[in-house]
Amino acid sequence: MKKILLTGALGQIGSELTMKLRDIYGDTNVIATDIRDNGSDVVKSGPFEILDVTDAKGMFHIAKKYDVDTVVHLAALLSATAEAKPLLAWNLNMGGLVNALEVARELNTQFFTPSSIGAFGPMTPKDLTPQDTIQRPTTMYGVNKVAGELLCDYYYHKFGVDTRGLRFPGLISYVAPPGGGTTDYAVEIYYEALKNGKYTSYIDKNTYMDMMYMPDALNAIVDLMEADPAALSHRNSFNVTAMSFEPEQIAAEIRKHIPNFRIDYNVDPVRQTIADSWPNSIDCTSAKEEWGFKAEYDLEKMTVDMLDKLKVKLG
Ligand code: AKB
Repeated sequence: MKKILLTGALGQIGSELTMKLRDIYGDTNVIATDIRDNGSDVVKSGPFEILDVTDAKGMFHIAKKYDVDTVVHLAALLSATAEAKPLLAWNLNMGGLVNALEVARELNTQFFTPSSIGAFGPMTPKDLTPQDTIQRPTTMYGVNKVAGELLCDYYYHKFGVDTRGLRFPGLISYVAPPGGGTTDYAVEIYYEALKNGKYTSYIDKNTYMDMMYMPDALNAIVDLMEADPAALSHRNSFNVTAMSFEPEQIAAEIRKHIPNFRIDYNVDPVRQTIADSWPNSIDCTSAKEEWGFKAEYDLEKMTVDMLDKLKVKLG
């Protein structure tokens, strides 16, 4: 049985991953931490501790107290926020990661942290971006993600820490909202479609980005962490994706359920520049071959589920 420490447990991924891991491994075996307490189910349904991930001693103390054998490090600033506050992003994203890796090294735990399509840059092949290719991102978030992938590889080769990671695309969910990302438009559009019947997109038409529905992302994390290490030649970090679309395509899908839905554009130059530097679509053959990655939701199936679930949530 695993005993797992999560950082950033109240964030977009953490809010759902904590509950899923508690279902699988037992409530008391999943220790959620975050810099704040929001009184949610994550806080109430199992162990919860306040943790600032830049506090190395605090993180070590919590990991030791619960005698964890796995660290899932999620706390990070997303791409648009990192671009607005680059120094803070460096300190938090890199400082938090190295602290979490040190805990994993000292306590000999398994380790997971997400990378992102943000780890690619304008010189990367745009379509069906291969697993191993030129990266050279031009954003602070991307610099953090590439450095993070390399650092995780380093801890594996140098210290034998069992590090594993995924390059996530934009993640779409009706549970916890994302914050400060470039792909967030693809979440906001569903809320606005139901609330107002229209959406003003800050990402321009014809801008393709990879996306994935949260249930597929959660399964991918669990499957990768459970995978036979002998089969993994990549570890940090696997390309994973479920779909690639541009704003007009998601709008057309929503229109199948809300016929009068309208989309217009007020492009944000910062987030558009970030999106333009990322791939149109990535190739996830290595993830499929090395540990059996598969995604269940395409744009059509995700849209049905998002609208159904959000209708209930929004009342
Ligand atoms: C972001 O937009 O910053 C994230 C990501 C793709 O890593 N959703």
